Amino acid sequence: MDFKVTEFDLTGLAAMRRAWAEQAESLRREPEHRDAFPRDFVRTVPDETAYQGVRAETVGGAEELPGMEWPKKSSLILDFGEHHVGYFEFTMHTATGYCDSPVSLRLLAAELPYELEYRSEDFKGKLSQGWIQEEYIKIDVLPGVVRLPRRYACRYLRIDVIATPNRLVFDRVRFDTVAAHNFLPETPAGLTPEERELHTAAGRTLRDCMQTCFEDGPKRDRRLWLGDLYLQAKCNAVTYRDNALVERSICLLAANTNDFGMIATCAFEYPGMLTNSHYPDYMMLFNALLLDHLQEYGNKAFVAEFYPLAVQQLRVFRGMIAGEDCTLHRNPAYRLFIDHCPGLEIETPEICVYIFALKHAAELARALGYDADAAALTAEAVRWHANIRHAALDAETGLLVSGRERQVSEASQIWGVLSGVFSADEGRAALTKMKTLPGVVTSSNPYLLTYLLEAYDLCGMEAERDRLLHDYWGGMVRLGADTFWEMFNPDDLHQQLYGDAYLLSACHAWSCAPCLYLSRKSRNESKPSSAADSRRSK
Ligand code: RAM
Repeated sequence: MDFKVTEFDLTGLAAMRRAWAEQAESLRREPEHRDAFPRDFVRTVPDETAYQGVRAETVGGAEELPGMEWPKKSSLILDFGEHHVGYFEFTMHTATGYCDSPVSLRLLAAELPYELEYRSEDFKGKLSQGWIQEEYIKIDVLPGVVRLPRRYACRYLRIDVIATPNRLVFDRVRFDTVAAHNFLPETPAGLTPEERELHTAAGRTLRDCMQTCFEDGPKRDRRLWLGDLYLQAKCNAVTYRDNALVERSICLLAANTNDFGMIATCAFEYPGMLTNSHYPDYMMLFNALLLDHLQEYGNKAFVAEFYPLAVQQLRVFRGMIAGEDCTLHRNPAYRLFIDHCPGLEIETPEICVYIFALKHAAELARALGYDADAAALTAEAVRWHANIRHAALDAETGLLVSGRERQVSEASQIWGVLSGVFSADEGRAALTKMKTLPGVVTSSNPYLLTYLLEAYDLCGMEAERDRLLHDYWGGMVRLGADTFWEMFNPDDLHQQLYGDAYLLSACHAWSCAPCLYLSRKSRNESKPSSAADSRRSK
């Protein structure tokens, strides 16, 4: 790398990993418990106007459950009224009190009505079938209480009675729910009824993804992801303000740094379960995460400890840039992500993320009193700002293009704004144009669309920001979402991410943006903090 900033000491890595893992452990807090009980009985109904083509229809009140008897081959679906995360406990007996053979049950916990139709033989997914929340259990002794050991994320529970010595009675089905803060954040004042609904669903999403670390989704992948954490931490800052959970999550990721000093893109929270996923654009966001953390909670000593690791991510990415023309070396070991969008040319957005991260790192260095670093990081940002404009700014359209085919994507324009490669006027024009020009590569992913909300805010396009919240996040609510989904394409209610809709996570961390933008709106801050403004204008 040809800019000189504080080195990350690779020789001390093993000791640092151990220390960070220990620090993470010391910041571990037990989750809060709250009981939830079924509200209704439902049945599934095929409906092409519903999300994934299935809706749940209420057929009765679940308060009748203790008086009902279930013979073999009977089925019931319980609706807990909203999404929760937790442990199931069943209190049961057989109607005659006689139990000479085991009770055999199939249980299926579901976030969305579509999942209630799951048949294992039809599974086509590219990720593990193990994610499906299906269990076959045997109960030998009744009357009794059975608690399932695994944690589930769901709103519905389907129970199929496969075998029972005689009719089965559920005296009680208790969902012992868990979350770091097991309540919904307060709704900010001054919002419209629709905005209040969006805030509640976003708050519930955040609540259920905040466990003993920030998880991406409590159904799948049940682990910490750096990109998701960056957005979750922002939402946490305007809701629960759980400083310790952010610090624990930072330590967990740092404890998984590889031998080249690349911070892990995702991490498990259990010692011994290592990850080796390294997405350069996520890794670079570590700089912005630390700066946000410092600005929110002021813990300078904590942030200073991770600063060398943060700038190391920039050093690593710098090594991936092939030349001043902003082309990148590709290495199959590292995934250049930006978005799940198929066919996306990522070179321009990646360079913009680099510039964005350099500017945040410079501000971080300044805040920590490392003035020489700040100057070097700023000079590097200025250099790539000029390079990317030269390589990718199309003089005729005013849009940023990417790759040999000069692809125009929303991702390039959004990151062009966030990085300050566009001025506010240019950004406003580009964000407007990308919505009307034919052939622009669009995104149906809440992760990138959250950055579009941010870009609108930075360019003073409040009406467009509100429209996006209404159309996209509001679109999910109008389809019955009580937590926000990992992916949503309003034009294709059957769009999948991993080859099978059963794998979709319906409560996904990177979708909780309405918490942040509606809180800003309520405070009448149409733009992000002045610090971000000054970054943009540089
Ligand atoms: C998926 C998850 C996660 C995300 C990564 C890139 O596996 O949805 O949230 O950060 O992709």
